Amino acid sequence: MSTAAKMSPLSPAALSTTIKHLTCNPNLHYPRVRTLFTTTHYPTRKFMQTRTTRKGFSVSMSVPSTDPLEVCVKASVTTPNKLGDCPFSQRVLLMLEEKHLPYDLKLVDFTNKPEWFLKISPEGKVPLIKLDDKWIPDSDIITQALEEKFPEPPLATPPEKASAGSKIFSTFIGFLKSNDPSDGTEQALLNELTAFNDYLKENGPFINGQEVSAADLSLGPKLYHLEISLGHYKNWSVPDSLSCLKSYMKTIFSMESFIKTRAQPEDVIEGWRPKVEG
Ligand SMILES: N[C@@H](CCC(=O)N[C@@H](CS)C(=O)NCC(=O)O)C(=O)O
Repeated sequence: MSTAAKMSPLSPAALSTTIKHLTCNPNLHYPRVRTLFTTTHYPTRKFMQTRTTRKGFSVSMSVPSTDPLEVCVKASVTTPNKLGDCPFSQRVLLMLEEKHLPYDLKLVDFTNKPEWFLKISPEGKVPLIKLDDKWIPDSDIITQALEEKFPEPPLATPPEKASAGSKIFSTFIGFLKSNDPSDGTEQALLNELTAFNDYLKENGPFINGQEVSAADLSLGPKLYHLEISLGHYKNWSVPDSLSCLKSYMKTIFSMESFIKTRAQPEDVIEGWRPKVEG
């Protein structure tokens, strides 16, 4: 166990009460870690976390708290002061949620990017996160930095599994943009979805087996965009025959962290409109 997650000196009685309380909670099949307190604005530097081990035991431990991390994400174009439709931003927020790290959202208006934002992001892209007083761009780099700086709970996907489903997003965009029903883009997407469904059948329910990991947190938001935008613009949905993929999507879309960080469907639709309408 890393220094970031030391066992706290709980009495055996207190520990067994915690175990009983948590193992009776039917909601605890997922996720693997639940905080006993909300982390946002929690006043002390340390707080108690409860970890459910693979064998179903729960242990309480003390982990270092952190000041809220500043994160720049896209603002909604349909609703004031709401999170917008960037899947890369949601990926970063999911990492923060699953690692129980408090954060401050900075919503960036993409229709009129503010000066302060363009100073820290000359390319004008989100997401960005401030770590050790430095703004870091790109969800790949941010995911890796968060894993290194906050290793508990571990979310890294083993490299040999990390590319599962990685071509789905680009083939989805190809199909979404296509105006020609016979150009093979739909089949290309179906091929990728089928390959991923087969992967899940063998290795699932998640990319790394029984537990959610960083690769799921990257792919989940992209599948969410796929479902909404292909449903809206092409009246298309993932075939029922891809049952492992369907249940994977259902599970990820109903995670507490996903619901909290997802874009509104109307923003997803508006976000893809320029690509569809060319
Ligand atoms: N590779 C980057 C991609 C980030 C990206 O493309 N973000 C989009 C929003 S989803 C963006 O900021 N685009 C700039 C713009 O549309 O002006 C990552 O993984 O973070």
